[in-house]
Amino acid sequence: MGMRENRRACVTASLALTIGFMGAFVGAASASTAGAAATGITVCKDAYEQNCTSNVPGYVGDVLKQVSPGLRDSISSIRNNGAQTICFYTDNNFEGRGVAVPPGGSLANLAGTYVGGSSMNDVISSWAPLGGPQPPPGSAC
Ligand SMILES: [Ca+2]
Repeated sequence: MGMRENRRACVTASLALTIGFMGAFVGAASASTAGAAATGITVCKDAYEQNCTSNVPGYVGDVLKQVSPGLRDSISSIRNNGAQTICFYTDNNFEGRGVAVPPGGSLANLAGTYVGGSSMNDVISSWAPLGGPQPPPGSAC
């Protein structure tokens, strides 16, 4: 009963808004829908998928600003149950060394994943879908 009344109040409020405010309202609604979408991408602060954040966006130029400050330079394991290969980079905006995680793939312990001669543990700052052929998990990208 209470919820129904709230919904009616919300609809009434929406109808009372001007077209400009309606646009803002729809924008906020789609942003929240995108945040809730199941991307299947999980990043974890610890190895073996411990202390994880699930369904992070597939395209993140700065994990500190776009996902969580605590995840910057702290990711130690990754699972990708999404549809696309994701390349995880050491620097913001898809720069630096990168490691690929294909659909259905995971990297259980980045301390043992080396790209360019250095471990990928606690260094990931951005990631994005990778086009082209699907490399095996842990490949440089
Ligand atoms: Ca860590």
